[in-house]
Amino acid sequence: TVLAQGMLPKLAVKSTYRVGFAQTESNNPWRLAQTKSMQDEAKRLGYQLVYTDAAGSTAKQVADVRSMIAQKVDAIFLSPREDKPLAPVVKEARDAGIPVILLDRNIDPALSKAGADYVTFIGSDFILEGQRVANWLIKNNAGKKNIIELEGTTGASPANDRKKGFDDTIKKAGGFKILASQSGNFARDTGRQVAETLLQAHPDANVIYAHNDEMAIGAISALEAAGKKPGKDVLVLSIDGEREGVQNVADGKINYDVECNPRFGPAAFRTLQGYAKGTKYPAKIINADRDYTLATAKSGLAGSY
Ligand code: GYE
Repeated sequence: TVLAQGMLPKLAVKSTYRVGFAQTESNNPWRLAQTKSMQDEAKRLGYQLVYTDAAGSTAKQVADVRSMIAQKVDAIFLSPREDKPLAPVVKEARDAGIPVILLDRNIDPALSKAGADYVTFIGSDFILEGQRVANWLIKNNAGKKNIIELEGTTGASPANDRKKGFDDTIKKAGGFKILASQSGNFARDTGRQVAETLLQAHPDANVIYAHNDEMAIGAISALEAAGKKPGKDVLVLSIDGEREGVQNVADGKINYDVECNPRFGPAAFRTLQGYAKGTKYPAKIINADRDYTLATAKSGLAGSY
């Protein structure tokens, strides 16, 4: 029997499940914390977790999801590396009768619909994260208004939205200049290299906005190598709240850091169980995120990851 379009596959109420988790990559503390949270919760519940790591390759992640479909897992948790190329496999899973829950990154809403192709998206409001960084800068810039932006992975929903939230708010405020905006792939070393090149091309830059802590930490190395004091000569603004990021806030090298909570396990599995029992979910379930400044970083360190 073929499932009618616009309808999600059902999930039986069972005492245990075999569930896929298709991770994007494992090269930073955020990813490791997310994976650990998923594994811990699966273990606590006595569920089997079929875990794959796309190692930063969108093509591998597509293949990973297809292999989960072939293994007939009960449900799939997917953190889509990019927001377009994963849309077809979300539909393939649905057509195979396997419900998909999107975790942490979204799929382009023009290509897949919550409640029809997948159950729901659980994660942060990335536009709001970008807006929060912009609003901090608008209040606390102390005359520093020449911005270099380090974007996340090209085509990833948090990169698109962190840019949009920040850029739109900064433009509306007036008086700021985004001198350059380039992808550092959410990675420390790429972030350092891109920051180095952009700082050479724009010696008048006095703000760096990085879409995650790994790139911010890379940018701090680039600034120090160029003889500039991060957090003083050049303001550094970031997102994630990983432990090393928060430590850099406490040290005065990152001025403002919005948390992006990676601990998805409890909410992910609660949603799976609720879905099996017939609970209706909204298109997005948004995590609450705190933020870190010099005043709060020290006390926040213990709760960071
Ligand atoms: O900010 C970054 C990670 O998708 C929200 O991906 C996530 C982002 C997170 O690699 O550090």
